[in-house]
This record gives sequence, C-alpha cells and structure tokens, in this order.
Amino acid sequence: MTRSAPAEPTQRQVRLDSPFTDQKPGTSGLRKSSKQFEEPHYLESFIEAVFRILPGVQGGTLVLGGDGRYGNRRAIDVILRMGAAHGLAKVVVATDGVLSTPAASNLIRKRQAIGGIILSASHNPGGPDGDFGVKVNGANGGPTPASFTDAVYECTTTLDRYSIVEAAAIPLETPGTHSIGAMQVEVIDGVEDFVALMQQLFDFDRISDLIRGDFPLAFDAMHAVTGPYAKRVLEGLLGAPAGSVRNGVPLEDFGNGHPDPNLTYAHDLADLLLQGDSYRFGAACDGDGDRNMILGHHCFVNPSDSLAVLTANATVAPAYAGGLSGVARSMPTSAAVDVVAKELGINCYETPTGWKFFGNLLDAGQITLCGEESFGTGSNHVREKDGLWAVLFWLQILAERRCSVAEIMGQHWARFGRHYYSRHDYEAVASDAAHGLYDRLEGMLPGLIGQSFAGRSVSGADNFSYTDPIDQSVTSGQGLRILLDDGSRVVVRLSGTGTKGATIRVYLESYVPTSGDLNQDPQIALADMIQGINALAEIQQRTGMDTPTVIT
Ligand code: VG1
Ligand code: CO
Repeated sequence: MTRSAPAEPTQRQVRLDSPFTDQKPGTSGLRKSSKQFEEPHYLESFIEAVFRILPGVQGGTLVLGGDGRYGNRRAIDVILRMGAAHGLAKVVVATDGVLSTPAASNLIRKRQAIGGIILSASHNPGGPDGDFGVKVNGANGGPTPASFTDAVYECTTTLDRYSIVEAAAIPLETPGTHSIGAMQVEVIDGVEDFVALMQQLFDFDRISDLIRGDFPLAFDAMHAVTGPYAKRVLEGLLGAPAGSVRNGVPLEDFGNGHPDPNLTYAHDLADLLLQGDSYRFGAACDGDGDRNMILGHHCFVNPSDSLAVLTANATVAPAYAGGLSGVARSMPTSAAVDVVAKELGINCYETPTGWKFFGNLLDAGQITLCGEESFGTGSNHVREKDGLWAVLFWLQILAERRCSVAEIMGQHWARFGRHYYSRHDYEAVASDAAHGLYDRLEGMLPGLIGQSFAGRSVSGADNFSYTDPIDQSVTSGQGLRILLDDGSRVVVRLSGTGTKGATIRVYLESYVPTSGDLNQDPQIALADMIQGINALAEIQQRTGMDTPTVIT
C-alpha cells in the first residue's frame, strides 16, 4: 500500500462558449468517437451534468473504472478532479483504471456507493480512431434509467461552465490510498471482489474437477477487460492450463480488433471450436466484460437459447439451488426462455432492449435471471449482464451433466422444442437511408395485419411499447414487430449504440415443436422469413448492401 501526500487543489470554474447539443446517451451510455471525446471540454461537459444530477454527490462514494481503451486514463484523471470539485468524499478506482462492467456493478453495491462511472464503448472498437463511451450506474449498481439520462442530456444543452480542481494525476499502478483535497481516492485490485463473488455463486471445486480432467477449453478475452479476470479464475483457481485464456492482456486498441464476441468478430475462436477438434468448450467476452459467447465442439449456442438453458438448469449452481423467482428477456430475444419459464411455473417478463430495463424487476425480487439476444446474460448477483458469470454457469452445468455442449442443446430442444433464431445486422448504413427504411416500414404496419407473409398470416404488427410493472413508467418506440399466426416473428430496430451512420437490426424467430425438425441450419429454417422481410422493407435497395454485415 502506498500513500501520497494530500495535494492542495485549486478550484477552477471553466466557462463554455456554447453548450454541446449532442450528448444524449443511447442504449448504454454516451458513445462517441474517441476524436469527439478529445474535443476540448466535451468529456467535462457530460461529467459536469452527471455530477449535477446524480443524487448524493456531496459526501458520497463513487466507483470509477473502464475497459482500458484509449482515453480511459485521461478520463479517469478528469473525473477524479471534477469529483473533488463537486464534493465527493471518496472515489474507489481499480488499478490501472481497468474494471469490467459487472465488477463495477458489484463494487457499487458492496461499497454502498452513490453510483459508478464506467468508461467504455463496450463492443465498439477502441483507439484514437475508434470509439469511447461513458456509462453512469446508480446506487443499485445498474445502468441509470432514462429519466436520469434524459435529465443529464437536458442539463448539457444549457451548460455554461464546469468545475474542476487542479491536481497532479493519481498513480493507479498499485493499490493504495491517495487524496485530492478532502476527497479520498482508494485504488484497489479490480479483480478480487469480483472473483470472491463468483466463488460464492458457483461450486468451484466441482468445476475444477471437470477442467482438470479431459476438458480442454479456450477463452478469448479479445484483448479487452476480461483477460485478468479470466486468468485468475480459469487458469488460477480452476486449474485450466496456462494459455487457455487467449488475448488476455487488455490493450488500448484491443489489438485493432472489434471486441464483440460473435461469430464474425470472434472468428478465430469460432474456427477453433466449430472447425477444429482440439477443444470441448470455448467462450469469449466483449470490451467491457458484460457479454459472452458460448461454444462447444462443433456447436454454437445462440444467446437466446443460452438464457433458456441456464434457466432450465439453474438449480445446479449453489446460488440458484433454491429455484428462480422469475426471468426476463428483452423483446427481440427469442421466446425460448418463455417456454422453460412456463414449465417451471415462474413469470417471464418481456422488456425493451438494454439492461437498464431489468433493474426494477431485479430490485423488486421479481426475477432472478435475465438476458438479451445480443450475447448478454445475468442474474440478481449484480445489476449488469456478466460475461464471465455466464461462462462459469455453463461450466457448472457441464460439470454436473458431464456431456457435451451439443448434447445439452439437443436434449434441451428435444424437451422444449426449438426457437430457430437469427439476427441480421446492417452496420454503418447512411443515416437517412436507415431512418427512411424504418419509417416506411412503421407506416406499413397497420395495413399488414391479416395479410400473408412468408407463407403465414400476419396476426399483429406494432412498435413495441413497455410499461414497467414496478414503477409504471412507459417506454415506447422500441422496435417494429411483425407477429405471425404460427408464433413466428420478425423484429426490426435501429441500434442505439453505434457511432457511424445507423445500424439496422433484423431479428428473425420461428418455433418448431418437439415433433418437428430440430436439426436445421437456422438460416435455412428462417429462409422464407428472411426473404419476406428483405422484400417488404426493401433492405437491399435502400441500404445498398447485398448481405448483412454480421449474421448471428
Ligand atoms: C446493443 C444490444 C443490446 C445491448 C446494448 C448494450 O444495443 O442490441 O441488447 O443491451 O448493445 O450492450 P443496440 O441499441 O445497439 O441494439 V453493451 O455490451 O454494448 O453494454
Ligand atoms: Co459490453
């Protein structure tokens, strides 16, 4: 532990010539290019608004860290000095400023902080030419709701000054306690508390027994934040051979990659598992450690199915041995988990896209597990999705059932039927073209009901709207749904996390009961619906793209 002498900070009020007009957070925080964040006062403007709106800043404790991308260190320095200017009593920072999103959520809860600031653009590329982002979490450890982010945005649009103190940068290399004026800065190991939490939730001895047997596994940290966590858990505590964790050192530019754990961007890992024969289990996490992709030998687990499998097998993990209070999924996530919930006799909620919508249900004890089709799964242990937690949960199930991932999937479908599912992303489409496509399709929805689509009949068509069952807040405009009479559906959304042009997401889902063909290629099983929506929405003509950028 090191202790540096208290600095004598000079308080400064910095005037803005004009406020920024584009600081509206999207699905998950304020995400912009690194270049934009390097514009003078840009970061400071947003942080000033956060400190003005967040309850309890005066005398409160804040958790601070990020995924280690380019800009992380500078942002931490600015936020510490602005926090001191706004009267925070304490900031808990991870060493090197590197803290995964789920670990941050855990720390906020454990330290009874007023909230946390997580510096991440998640799965977006990093570096000087990549993206940067700021997420603000509340006292429950979860993403702040729209009422908060709207208020922050409003504040930025009229902001004329911000407060900051002048102080030397705090060394973050080793744990220790420092101060900036009256504000204490506690630098801690960002991995320790998280690992301790995982040890409470899962039976490490049992998982270790599996891994130390004939169970070669590959975990790809994608040069992002989960490297140090995965090394300590998988290689350190569970006994996986050194080298099982690949790309395990967080890099500022993620090795020039796209830290998004899907079949396109994690193709090296996907090839190892889907083509090769050396590994029985593979997993990857994203930039900030909240997403997960699960692979078995020659088997890709669709994230919607993953949530259903975790739900069906939850009691094998000590933390969930007593059963689940309920589950939830985001609207575009397939209904695979709904079928399991029905059999278990528990509630299943359908929320808009984005983890912030699970917070109230988790806080109220209405749900234990929740997830999204976008490789996000989590539980009531924190208030964020949690990549490594999902990996450990799968390992716990495999340790219990002692079969392959493919066998787990096959048995699951044989019991519950299969929701064929795919998401087609068209990334970086010209904004006008994307909005034109979306608005046109929305206008067509009322007229579609009763019409035929992909050999079925349209039974419903709307723009999804959600009333929160806990606080009754209403969130509308959450995605266009075309519901078909056999339970199949197509959903079209515009992404709220991209920074270049617009990204169109098309979600396709069709259910086959246990008596049907459970072993098709999803792209073939869904081919008629894919053709149907491509033609109806004029996707190719309007985007100028022959095929999606990413197919999941
Ligand atoms: C995407 C996903 C959404 C997820 C969000 C944040 O949002 O679709 O399910 O919650 O990213 O994940 P959008 O608006 O681009 O579809 V993360 O790992 O970037 O915090
Ligand atoms: Co993420």
